[in-house]
Amino acid sequence: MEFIHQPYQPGETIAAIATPLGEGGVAIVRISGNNALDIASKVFSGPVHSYKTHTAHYGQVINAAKERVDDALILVMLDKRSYTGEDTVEIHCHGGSLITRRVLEVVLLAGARAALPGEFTFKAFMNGKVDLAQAEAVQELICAKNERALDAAENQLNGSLSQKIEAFQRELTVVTAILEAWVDFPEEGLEFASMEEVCQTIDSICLQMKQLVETFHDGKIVHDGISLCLIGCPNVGKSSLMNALLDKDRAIVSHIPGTTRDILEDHMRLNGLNLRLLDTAGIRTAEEFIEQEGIRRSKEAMNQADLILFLLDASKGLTDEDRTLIKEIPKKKAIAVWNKTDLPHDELPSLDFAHIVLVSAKQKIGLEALRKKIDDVVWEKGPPSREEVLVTNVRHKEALAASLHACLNVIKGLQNGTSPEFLSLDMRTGLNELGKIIGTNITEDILSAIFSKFCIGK
Ligand SMILES: Nc1nc2c(ncn2[C@@H]2O[C@H](COP(=O)(O)OP(=O)(O)OP(=O)(O)O)[C@@H](O)[C@H]2O)c(=O)[nH]1
Ligand SMILES: [Mg+2]
Repeated sequence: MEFIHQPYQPGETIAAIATPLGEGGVAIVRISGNNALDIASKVFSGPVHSYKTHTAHYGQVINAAKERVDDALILVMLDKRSYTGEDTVEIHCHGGSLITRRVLEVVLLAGARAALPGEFTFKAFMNGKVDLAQAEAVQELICAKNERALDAAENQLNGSLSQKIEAFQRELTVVTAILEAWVDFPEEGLEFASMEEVCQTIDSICLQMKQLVETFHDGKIVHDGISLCLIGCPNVGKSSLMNALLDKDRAIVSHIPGTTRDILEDHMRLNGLNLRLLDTAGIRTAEEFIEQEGIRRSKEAMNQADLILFLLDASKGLTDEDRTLIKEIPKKKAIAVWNKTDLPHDELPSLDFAHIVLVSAKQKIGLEALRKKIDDVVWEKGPPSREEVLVTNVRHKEALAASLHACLNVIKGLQNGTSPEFLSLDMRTGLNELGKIIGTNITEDILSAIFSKFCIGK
């Protein structure tokens, strides 16, 4: 996988279209690096070298033959006061994909290299404008699909996560120094701090790390959304409920049991959260091959889903088919839904589910209570606040968990009388892992993997 242009040269001038390709009023071609001004002055009609930083100028983009390519505004950002920390010029030209490409072509012919995905942000990282966690937040900000994901990315970009990590690093560095003092000066070392004090300090850091690791549960929900699978015997109203929740006629509904054969998928938003809704084939003992395959897929979807709505027909009560199916439902992640409560029905039998809701998909009764219940079950401990620092990135979570593991080892070692020499090694592992999150201890291939997921022009 190529990301970093080999060999990486700081200050090398790169260029790319920074706006989405397609037709729009305006598009931006961004040039950044030591020669940004020189290159811009070759392709622009005005006296680019005389422009003050952070000023915009109207003129024409011209090619090597001095022919006009487009009218444009150019914006000059100098003295490290740019996104990348290097001289940057933005050409705001007309937004057609052809004209934008033509402007980029002229810029490349004038000496810029085409930027690789994420390379502008990579420059910002290399020039110390942002740390790695913040650089990753840029991409998450761009890709955020709901308000909560946007809040989490903004917090990360503002450095809230990095500040926490740096605080852990500071405290662990002190502990490492003490452990190393014990190794180097076994006699005097203990005067710096007692064993109990060191244990207490690491203990308290571990607790804070653990709390941060645990935010990944909510962080993942915020970042990826959740999948919600409608499960039940044939004809209980799964497709009807899917349509009612989506408020559109998405799935075929009929009185014939076995209508839905395949998995149907659609998306909805619930209280700032992305839900992937899956309607499935009704589960029963089927003879026919296609239906059997549909049922196999239903069960697979049920097991993979984050949350299940297990539907029952209130007008029929609990049938033998329901009883058989109930045994297979992973109840921990299920909400039982009695549907068709608009029809006359007997008293509903009690069910061994923690969450039970009564609705009528056809008459759209009880849907608000169902939405509220889904929200409650998703956010076991209440939804995160806008300001809460959430770990949304698996890479961060793994590094944090590895650091926590190393710190716990140190506590165990201290209690068992392990030589401080070994413990200081663990402590260094813990510190290294934290460094990976903000990019202080990171190898080139990890950097490549991270930045190559970015879009070109960012
Ligand atoms: N009275 C009433 N009828 C409903 C309700 N929900 C669904 N129905 C009816 O029940 C029948 C089956 O509905 P579907 O939504 O197709 O049921 P399903 O669970 O998707 O069925 P399969 O796809 O065959 O597994 C249809 O005739 C619906 O109109 C409800 O809340 N009240
Ligand atoms: Mg159906």
